[in-house]
Amino acid sequence: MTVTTKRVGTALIVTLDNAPVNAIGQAMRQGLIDVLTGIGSETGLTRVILTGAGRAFAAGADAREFDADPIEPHLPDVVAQIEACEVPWVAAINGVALGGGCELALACRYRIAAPGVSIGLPEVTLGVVPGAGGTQRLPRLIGLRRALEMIATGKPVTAQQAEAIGLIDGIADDPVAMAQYLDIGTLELAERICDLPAPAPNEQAIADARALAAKKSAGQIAPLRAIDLVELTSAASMTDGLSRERETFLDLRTGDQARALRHIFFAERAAKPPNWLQAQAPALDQVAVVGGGTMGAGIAYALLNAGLRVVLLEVDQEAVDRARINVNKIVDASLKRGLIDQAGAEDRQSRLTLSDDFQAASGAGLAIEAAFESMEVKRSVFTALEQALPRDAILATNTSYLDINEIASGVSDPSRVLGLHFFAPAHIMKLLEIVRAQATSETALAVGYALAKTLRKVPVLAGVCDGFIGNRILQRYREAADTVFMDGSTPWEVDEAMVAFGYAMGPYEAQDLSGLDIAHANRRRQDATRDPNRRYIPIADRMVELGKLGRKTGAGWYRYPGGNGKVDDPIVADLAVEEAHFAGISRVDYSEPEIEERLVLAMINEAADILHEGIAQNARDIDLVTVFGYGFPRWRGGLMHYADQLGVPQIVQRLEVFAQEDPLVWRVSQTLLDCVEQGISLAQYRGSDR
Ligand code: T1G
Repeated sequence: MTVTTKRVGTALIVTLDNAPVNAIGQAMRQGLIDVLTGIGSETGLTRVILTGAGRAFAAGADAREFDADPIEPHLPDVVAQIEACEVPWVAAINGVALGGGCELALACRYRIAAPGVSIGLPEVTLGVVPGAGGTQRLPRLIGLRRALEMIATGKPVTAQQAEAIGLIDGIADDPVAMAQYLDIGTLELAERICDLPAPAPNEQAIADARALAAKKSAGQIAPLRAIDLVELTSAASMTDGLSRERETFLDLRTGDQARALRHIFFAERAAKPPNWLQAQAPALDQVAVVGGGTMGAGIAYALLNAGLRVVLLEVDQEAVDRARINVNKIVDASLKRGLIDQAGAEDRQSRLTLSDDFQAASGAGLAIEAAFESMEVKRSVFTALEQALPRDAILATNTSYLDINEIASGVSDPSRVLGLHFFAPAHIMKLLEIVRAQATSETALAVGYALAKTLRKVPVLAGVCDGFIGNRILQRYREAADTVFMDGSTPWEVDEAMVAFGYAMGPYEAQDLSGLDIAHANRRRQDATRDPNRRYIPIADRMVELGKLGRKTGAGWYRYPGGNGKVDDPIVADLAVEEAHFAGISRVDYSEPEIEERLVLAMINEAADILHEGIAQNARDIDLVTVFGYGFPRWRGGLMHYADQLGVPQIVQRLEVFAQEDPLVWRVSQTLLDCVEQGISLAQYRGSDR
């Protein structure tokens, strides 16, 4: 939490030191003020060199301080004093200089970065704007358009890019050494950014930035407010601009969106093995993946990306050939997008073995089964794995819905079995549900968490139930959508409502992507256990009977007349009218807010039950699942955080109204009633211990 100093010749080296990433908290700000105060007594000083300890220059202001009132000294004041200092400060940037870290660098007269540095102003990703001069200094240094790109998107740049746009003055393997030997003339010529001319107005750049924000950050406030502040640099004095920036930052940081984004930021970093899990995971070198379809190939590629050796198993040579094609498609796509180079592609291929002989995986410490979603198929795969792999190898299934206890019961040592539920595309989606079956050992769980860390996934522990956490909530979401559709809306009205809420796409367009037959198969599997008292909406079944399976058949809830376009299909709307007529339902015309409320409350109600049953450990985990696996808008903080923002008593009151309207669809989760009775939030609720 400190700032250390060291006098070396005519230089004073000031090091930001607050492991692990030098977040700028109150103590660090005070330390910088103390350095500034003490400079007056230093003789023969030609420069102050500012750098960071460890792997960062500074990761920005300490976001943990944002829920409390600001504490002096405030960062903009520290930045202003560094800029005004008679002795020039030189930023010797290592690792990352983000947010307030970048603003400290902008306060300096000169900036040198090490290769591999990442520098930028990502504040909008936390729902705020740069609050220590970034919106006013960056445009003066690199021009309006480039500043807008960095500030409105929050995307950092590399050292090379920073040098090219003038954000830094040089790149050196040892920035501190370079700063020490900079000739004094160069430093004396280096201007303070506050003395640079304001950028010329650029209405087109502003319009472009607004259009991009409307597209990429729909619903979010901070990017738009950041653009306003950058626009101000051409019209107002630096003093006025800084004052408006500070006001905006203070206003946003306690707002709902900033709280939600901070919640997810820290929740993602808290996604680690639970305290009670003491077992250690054995080192993993080779992993077997069974099934080379879309999921299996994606999982195999994720493992290859993490440097592991992979044996991809299939039933016969023809299937092996198809699996190789699937993996090659992903490798080629990564090459095309510049995510890997040719050497990287060859390295991944060199660590991949494909075979139809399970003995090829006899050295694997972990197997991940991603075969066809049939209990019979999975049981036979696990039998083959048990015979081929070492006795202590962990056996995981990627099943989305099937009962892992039943899969495990077919293995002589069921403690080796757990669920590792990846989300398509498995090498991109960050969520990994680690599903704990009744017999799953702590070692198996430790392997799951260690794999999540190796793959840089967000791990969430789930209990066994139909759909675990995410798919169980998804099923209620879709059921609520079908109910609203049957009772009065159209799929496109439902989708528009949920896109307005913040989803990238609505439930019907999403289902067209994955295929209506998948949910259909799950409904047939659930026929025997479905609650006869719950209303059943048959429209999706009729769609499958009509062969309307979605994009893959050219028509589903929408028609896809070639290319990527989609059009509403009146036949689908008529289906609902017909079914409603048969069911004697007088349809109503739901507004967008009414649609959104029904779908979101249906998910909250199911998630509350999941909490009560201990299928999820806590509300935060449900937020991670919904944001990282199901596209719930990150700037709303996840399903449970959003529910707490709405207020549990208000949710109960609305659910009671719906239950009176339609008791065959709506009920109120006991968890919500318990929270109201105990006067607690869902974040504070503790379900049954598992
Ligand atoms: N505040 C508080 N804690 C932070 C932090 C921050 N800004 N950044 C990281 N941490 C913690 C993190 O929670 C974790 O804690 C540990 O550091 C390692 O982080 C006034 C208003 C820098 C790229 O948005 O993007 O400046 O789990 O696991 O993967 O204008 O952290 O160990 O207890 O992420 O190597 C703007 C946020 C702030 C950058 C490193 N800055 N951080 O990634 O490690 S607002 C940001 C990151 C601001 C000013 C404004 C990443 C990283 P724990 P990590 P990493």
